[in-house]
Order: sequence, then C-alpha cells, then structure tokens
Amino acid sequence: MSPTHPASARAARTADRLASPDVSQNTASESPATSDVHAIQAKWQEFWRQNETFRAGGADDERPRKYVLAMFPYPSGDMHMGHAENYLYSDIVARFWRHRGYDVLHPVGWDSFGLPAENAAIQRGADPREWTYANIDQQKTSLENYGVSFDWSRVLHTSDPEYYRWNQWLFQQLYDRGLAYRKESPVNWCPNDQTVLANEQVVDGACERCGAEVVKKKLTQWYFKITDYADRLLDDLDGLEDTWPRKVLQMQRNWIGRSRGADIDFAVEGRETPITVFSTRPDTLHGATFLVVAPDGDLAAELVADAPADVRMRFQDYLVQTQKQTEIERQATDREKTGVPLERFAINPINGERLPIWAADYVLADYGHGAVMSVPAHDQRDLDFARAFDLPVRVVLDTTAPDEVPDPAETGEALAGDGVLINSGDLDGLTKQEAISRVIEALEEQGAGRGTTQYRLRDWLISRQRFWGTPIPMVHTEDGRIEKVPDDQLPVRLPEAKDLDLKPKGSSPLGAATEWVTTTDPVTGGPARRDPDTMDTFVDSSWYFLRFMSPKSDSVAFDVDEARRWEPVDTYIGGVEHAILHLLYARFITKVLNDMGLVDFTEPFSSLINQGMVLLDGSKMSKSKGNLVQVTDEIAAHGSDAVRVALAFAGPVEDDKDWKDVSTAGATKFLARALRAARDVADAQETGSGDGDVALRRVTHRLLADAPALVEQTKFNVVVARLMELVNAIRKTIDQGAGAADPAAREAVEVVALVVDLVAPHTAEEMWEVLGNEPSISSVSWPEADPALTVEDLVTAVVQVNGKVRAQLEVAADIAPDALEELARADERVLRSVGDKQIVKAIVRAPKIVSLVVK
Ligand code: ANZ
Repeated sequence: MSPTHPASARAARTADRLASPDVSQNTASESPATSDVHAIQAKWQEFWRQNETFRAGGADDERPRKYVLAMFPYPSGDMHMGHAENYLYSDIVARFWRHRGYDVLHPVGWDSFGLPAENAAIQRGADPREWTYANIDQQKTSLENYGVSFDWSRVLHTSDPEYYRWNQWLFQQLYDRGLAYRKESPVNWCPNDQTVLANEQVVDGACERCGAEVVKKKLTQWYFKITDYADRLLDDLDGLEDTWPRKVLQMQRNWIGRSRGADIDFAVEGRETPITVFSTRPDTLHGATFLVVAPDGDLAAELVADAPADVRMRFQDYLVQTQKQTEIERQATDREKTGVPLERFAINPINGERLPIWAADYVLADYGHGAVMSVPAHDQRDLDFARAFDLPVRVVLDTTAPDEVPDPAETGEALAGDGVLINSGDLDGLTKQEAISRVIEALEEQGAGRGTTQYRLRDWLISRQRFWGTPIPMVHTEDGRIEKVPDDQLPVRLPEAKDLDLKPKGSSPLGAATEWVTTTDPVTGGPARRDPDTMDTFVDSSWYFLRFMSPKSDSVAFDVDEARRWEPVDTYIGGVEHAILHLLYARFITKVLNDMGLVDFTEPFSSLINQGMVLLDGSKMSKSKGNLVQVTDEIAAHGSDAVRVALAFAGPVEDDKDWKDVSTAGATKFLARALRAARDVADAQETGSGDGDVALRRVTHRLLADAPALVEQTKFNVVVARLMELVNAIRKTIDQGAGAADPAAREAVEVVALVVDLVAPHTAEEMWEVLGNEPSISSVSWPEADPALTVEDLVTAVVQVNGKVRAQLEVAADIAPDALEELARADERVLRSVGDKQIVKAIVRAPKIVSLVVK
C-alpha cells in the first residue's frame, strides 16, 4: 500500500483542483482521526457550494422531475437530533432520485413567525426579529455542516416581508371568495399566552404550546371557511390510501368527522318552535324515551327561563359544574352520568309520545344542534343515563335474532349493530338501513325532519393577538366598514418591535402602535385603523411548498407554470405531530388554489413519510427537560457522515429511536472501512482482467437490484445493513481472495460509493475521487444490475425440535434470522411435533439451522 495518497493518476488530476486533506496515516486504520473526517467534510461542502451541485434544473431541463420536501423548521434554537433525522430522510430520497436520473427539487426554508420566537424574545428582552434571524443563521450552518443536498438558492423565511406579502395576498383572495370572514363566537383562550387558539391547538383542554388550561371567551375573530371544503377534504383522502400512513388518514377522517343522519324536529309543549336534534339513527325513533340538551347551550337557558325557582336553581348549579369539565371528560363513556330534568316535554313526531327533556353534560353545545333524542336501548351513553335516572328503555331493533333479545335495562349494555325493527309500528320487520330511509322520507313528508350531514370540523380561526406574525391586510373604517388594504400598499409590514410592549395583555400589541395602526380609508380617504391582529402561522405553512417554485418572485406568490412543472410534492417528510393541523390546512389551501385555477392538482403531498421521534433515555428531547442533543455537537464529535449513518441504521423510519442506543462508533468504523477499500483498490494501480470474483459480484449486483425498492419503501436501515455486508465482502476479496486488483473489487467499491452517497455523501465523494473519477458522484446514474448475478441461491435449512430433525426448508441463502424462524414455526411438521407444548427457546443460525426447545 502506498504511503502517499492518492496513488492513481486520475485521482491525482482531480486532486489538483481540490485540496485533498492528508488522510494517508489512516489508510490502514478503521477509525480515522476526526480531524480528517472534518477535513473531508469541509472539502466537499465547499465543492458543493461552489458548484451549486444541488440546484434544481430550470424550465429547459428535460429530465423527469421529483419534488422532495422535509417539513421546514421553526428557528427556536439550534438543530437537535429530531431535525437531523428529518433532513437525513429527505436527503436520502432526494439523492436517490438524482441517481435515478431525475431533476430533483429539494428546498429548505424557515417557518420563522410564531409564538416560540416571540415568547423567547419577551423572556430575554430581545427583538423577536433579531432573535429569529440569529437562530436561522445557526440552523443554516448546522444543516450545511450536516451535508444535506438542499437547493440553497431557494431559501425562504416566512417572516420576510417578501414572503408574508403573499400571505396577505392569499388572505385577500379568500376574502374575495367569501372564504375569510369575521364573527363573534366563544373561542379558546389561553390565559397564559393571552391569545386565541384554534381547536386544533387545544390538547386535552390545555394550550398546546404552554400547557395552560384553556378557557372560553367571546371574541370577534377572523375565520377561514374550511368547512366549505369538508367533503372534498374527506373524500380526497381515499386517493392517498396507498401513499400516506394509515394512522394519518384516520386522524384526518376523525377530525373532519362526517356523519350522515337526519335532523328531527320535536314539538315542545309551551314553545312555538320545535327542538331539532341531529341523529345518525333515525331508525330508532320509536325507541326515543327522552330528550337531552347541552346545559351550556342557549337552548337549555331558554327552556328553564320560566321554570319554577327550584328547577332553575338546580339547573344553575349543574351548569356551573359542567363548565368546569373539558369536552373530552364530558364525552367519556365510562363516567358516571349526571344531569337535571328541566320539567319540560317534547312530542315524538313519529308516534306522538310525550318525552321529558333533561340537561346533561354528555351532550355538547356546539355539535349538531346541541340536543339529542335519547335511545337508551341502542346508545350506551343514553342507556347509562337512563339507568342512572330510572328512565324507560325500549328495544326497537332485534340485533340478536333468532336468540331472544336481552333487556339493556338489566344487562346495562346497549344493543349496537344491525338487525330488524320491532316495537316500531309499521316499521316492524324492516332492516336498519331500510328503516333509516323510510323514517327520513316520512319526516320529510310530514315536515318534521330531513336527511342531513354533520361534521366535526369547524371553521379555521386564524387571527392571533400577537406581534410576531403576518399583519392581517384589512382596515376598519370610521363608519364600520372593513376594507382590504389596496394591493399596491402590500405588504403591510410589521413595525419595529423595539417601540412596542410585546407582553401579552389580551389584545394585539399592534393595536397599541398608534402610528402603525392609523391609516386611511382606501375608499373615502378618511381616517381608518389597521386590523391589529396577525395570522396564525399555520397560514404561512399552508402554501410554502408552492413558494419554493419561484421563491424570488415579487410579482406573484408562486409561478403558475413552475407549479405545473413541478406538480405537487412527491414525497413529504415530517413528524406525526403535524398529522392533523398543518396537513389539513395545506390540503385546504391547495384546493382553494385549484379552484382559482392556479394549480392543477388538488392534493399537495402525493406521498407522506412520518418519522419516529429521537429520544434520549426513553423520553422526548426538549429544551425544558434539558436533554436536547444538538446536531452541531454530534457533528463536531463524530463528523456528519457518522451521525447520518448511525441515524439511518438506528431502525425503521417510523420507529422512535433512542439516541443512547445509536452507535456512531459503529458508523465511523463502517465508513472508514469503505474509504479504506476504495484506497486499496485505487492503490492497486492496474486492474486485473476478466470479471473477477463472482461471489463478490453477486453481493454487489444484489445490492444494486434491491436498493431502489428498499429506498422507495423507506427501509433505509436495511440499505445500510446491505452496504455493510458488501463492504465486508470486498474486504474479504482484497485480503483473502484475488486482492485489490480484482475487477470485482473495483466494481463493488464504486457501487458502495454510489449507495453510500445516499447516506454519507462526504465519504462517497471522497471514495469516488480516490477511485479516480470526476466529482460529483451525486449525478452519477444508477447502473442496471446484471440479472444473471441476482438470482437467489437456495439452501436447505434444518429445523430441530428438542434436538430431533423435524423439517427441512428450502430458503434463500441470505434469509434473515427472523424470517427463517417464522418459517420454521409455521411449518406443518414442526407444528405437529410441538403439539400443545410451549416453545421456550429458539436458536437460529440463518440460513442453516433452527433449533426449537419445547416444554
Ligand atoms: C339517536 C341515536 C340512537 C344516536 C342510537 C346514536 C345511536 P356522530 O356519529 O359522532 O355524529 N349526538 C347528536 N348531537 C350530539 C351532541 N351535541 N352532543 C352529544 N351527542 C350528540 O354522533 C351522532 C350521534 O350522537 C347522534 O345520533 C346523537 O345520538 C348523538 F342508537 O341519535 B344519536
């Protein structure tokens, strides 16, 4: 082995252009000094920067295109390992598609408005702007050091006026379409942050950000009419069935919560208008034995207004008790039912029966009509309530025929499921579905009801009483009109923070910025006031992926042709914490833009990957717990490639990973071995003749053949495992086989460099150059695997039960131990010999032996 490096003539030529760090003393070692790792890292980062290696192609680029996007970060501190994971995955996917011949858009930006920055700024007495941009700089440096293949020419920050100007444009577009409106209603109010929260930002009754208990407050706020899109938001999820995680689809469906059913009117004695209830089960109308209204709705208050004093008092007490409960508590099925009778009566429209009306907290004021018809025999909460207050229970659906129907009043279990109607007059004998249609028809004829659909989704409350956000581009005139700020006056820029008191005090700090808030009425020229609120930052992130198409444009939010060219995001990567809010809003805005004819697609993210969390000692990393592992520190200690390989190898993408269990040492060793193999091959000067070691070629070509599917299925850890296997095989050929001059060794090392580039790009570039090739490896296309070399070898595996051979299995030579064990356990002959004994131990030596111990 040559002590001076590089040895090959081709590599020497390349090295003339790039100062190559002196790594010679490490060629024989498995763990190079980190200084060398850092030198390699710095060298290639500089190369990428100078050559703009990862810049996406322009309009004349004919390659097929892929848009790969990781959810953009909040600049609330430096990058931690959670970020590292996120951007590693998007980088693997982006690099992969480049090798597959695609023009790849892989941009990055900052979601730089929002409460964390503002609160931190208040705490430190700093300007949120300075604080934010300092953090962005720090994060940018970390991401560059991490070697992510971003197109750095497209960076955006949502807190730049050049960006938020287009938030304001978007707001006005929605306003023009009747999709942005103001209304007074009870809103979620965080007494700590002193601002309203969207329903989505209230978790178990507490503020998602600070954990304070959220209260209700009546305020006039701006809303986006997302409910107009409820059906499309729901129905279009079907098209994402194979490309989005199941769990996320389910969460979106639940959040939108569509229920088909009927509105049924119950006349009320002594009241002119009937009470309308929403029911998904009009078929059970004959089984309704009482009505329940929400204690905190207007209806209950009105129904008791003229009641005797004792009824009113009892109701008042109950109301106070109800207001202390969260929505979740109120709806829980397993809690003791409480309520009060209102001494009022309603008439069942189908049979004229007189039903008592109660108020109970399990009925919510803002769902349906805030009132239900209670069918205790078929609804568990109604049954629990009926049993608590001794109200009648009538079975109207035989769900157990031909067995006798049990009495829910005795068993305590409501009868769910399908069946045939009984005790229901002329509906008897119909199936549930038939009865639902028949009852709706009858009610419609009678004018006492109609078929309808309810949604859980509420309109999106977007105004916030905070400083660090996009000013709402509207003015309030003296005579009470609301007008848009004219387009030529956009953006409405935020004033300087230094002159303002940012401390939360219940109204927007912008309202106190007298000079800023004072403006002119765009219609009359008279005096007017700016809207003092700012937008929820989820508005900013609802369309940022489009801004990346033309981030510098000052004439449009995004270039329509560019949006057409890149289409929607092909792969979107981020945490499951955004499974509802962000994704729903981005989907909504995409549909609005589609309706406006500005984008061709109706869904923004064709496929979605949710990564697991990176934990430390079993708990989530967080600044407050002081257990943040910073990317910068890890890169300083191990080099970026080792951090990346270790993370990629730590487990399946969607699993949580504990940083304590992640081995950077193993990764470092692997990378050093790969680089050393490249040097050995390069140093061998002349390459031998022929194809070389067939066994090695098989491993090489099987990796070439399998890796694409593995990457597309996001099995990045398996890709790393297969790379490790190949590097071991190369070492064997070099040390024990034909040596480094074997052509199979060179072929294998080049493939290693190619595949390593997905995960450890600095090492890959270095290997590629050492081998005498022109940089950058990032644009090298993926060679076809030779099919003759990828046919699987089969071997015979023996299964023993308590030492006796019970079965022989034909399995792939490279079968994984888990898979082999599973096959063995499932084998007929093995099952027979195990009988009803327990397998207490399984010893697996893949691919040859599985030995089961049974007792
Ligand atoms: C009678 C009935 C009989 C019902 C039966 C269910 C089963 P989803 O599917 O979630 O939309 N409901 C209606 N408004 C309510 C409110 N404001 N608070 C609490 N519960 C309310 O649920 C619809 C069902 O929830 C409705 O159908 C109603 O009870 C109840 F065997 O009506 B049902």
